[in-house]
Amino acid sequence: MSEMMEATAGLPTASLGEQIVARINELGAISETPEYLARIFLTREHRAAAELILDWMRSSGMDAHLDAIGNVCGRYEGERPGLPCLMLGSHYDTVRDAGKWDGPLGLITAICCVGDLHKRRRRLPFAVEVTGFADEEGVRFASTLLGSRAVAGTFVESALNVKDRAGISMREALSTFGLDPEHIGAAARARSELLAYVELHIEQGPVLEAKGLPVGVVTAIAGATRLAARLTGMAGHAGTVPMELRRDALAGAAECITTIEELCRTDHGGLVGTVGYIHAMPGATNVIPGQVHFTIDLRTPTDTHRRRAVTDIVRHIEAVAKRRKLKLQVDVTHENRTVPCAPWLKAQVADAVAAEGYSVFELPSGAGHDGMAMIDIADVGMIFVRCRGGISHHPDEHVDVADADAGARVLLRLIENFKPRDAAR
Ligand code: HGY
Ligand code: MN
Ligand code: MN
Repeated sequence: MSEMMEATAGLPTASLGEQIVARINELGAISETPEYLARIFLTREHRAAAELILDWMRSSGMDAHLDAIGNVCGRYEGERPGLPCLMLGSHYDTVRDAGKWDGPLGLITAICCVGDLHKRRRRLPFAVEVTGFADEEGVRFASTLLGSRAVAGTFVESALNVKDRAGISMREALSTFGLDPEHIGAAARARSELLAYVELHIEQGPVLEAKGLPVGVVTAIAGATRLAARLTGMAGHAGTVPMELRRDALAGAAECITTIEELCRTDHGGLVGTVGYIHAMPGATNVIPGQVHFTIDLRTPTDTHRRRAVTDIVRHIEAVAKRRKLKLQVDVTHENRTVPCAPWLKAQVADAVAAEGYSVFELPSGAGHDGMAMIDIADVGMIFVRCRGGISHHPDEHVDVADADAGARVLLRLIENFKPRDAAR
């Protein structure tokens, strides 16, 4: 018996929640800088995280590998080899200055649930697969869901030519990482291989906490449109150009941004809009900015409303640019439709929540998730777990161990009671 096993022999085994928190902290320490958490697609940190997660998958009884785009893929066979699978998962990349739960909670919870099946030598009438998606946030190459799109077979080849802010193309980054850009198609799975895709994720909002509930049943994932706006004016000397003769791209962008905010504030259909990135050039104190790039992220509960909002917002900022004699270029960099969770899966999530003794509460997701890509090859279900203050995409993001444990027990219950769609009627 190993020293470690001797040391813990007789101690109560850690709860699922405790196992999850330990692994969240271990993975959360893998970052491009000790200053804050950032684990970006196709970086050294991506590689280090992948190796750690593959180890966890293998010690949980799964065969595990890195796929053609850098997703980590684990498979726990069913009663006999080669059965179609219930796929679980989430992403393991982060935004910049991130919390350590957004993505990893769903992935680590799924791995710990399979580990529990493995410990009990439990085999099910289907396989269970766990996929850790390599790029859901889209921090490096503007478009998001790259890992899950590769699995769904909807990865767009032209994305390989997109460059990051250092001018490195995705194609180059894949090769440097040790992957073959021409080989991404090998990550694609067939619809026939999957019985369903179920993702557990932090709510990233305040609703469950306000309701006093640890878990929730997700009804739909809000669609999103991401735009890149480029305003061009005329750079000039800060001291010599009279105000009335200026074509100041940054002052123009500021008016565009407050216009976008005002349009969202006064919308009554759930529209939310965010300008999360701005870059002014040449960027010197004593030079009137001649060019500005900024991003726009727009979300609504329905696709028709979002499409109308995009048209309306572009029209408004075009009017600002015209009045200020600025040139405006707006490109759509990412578009995801609203994805409904399948009623038959929602019902099984609700049954698992109730079976674990929690009230069943349904809520939509304002945040995007990999299910928006996985919908192309499988029905999607989601479980939300309460996070403190609803804070996310921020270092204060936090989940209590009791809630991590609640989420894990609901997911494990769902797995063990899972009935494929035709059997679920
Ligand atoms: O942007 C989102 O909603 C997700 O966190 N990627
Ligand atoms: Mn996120
Ligand atoms: Mn996420």
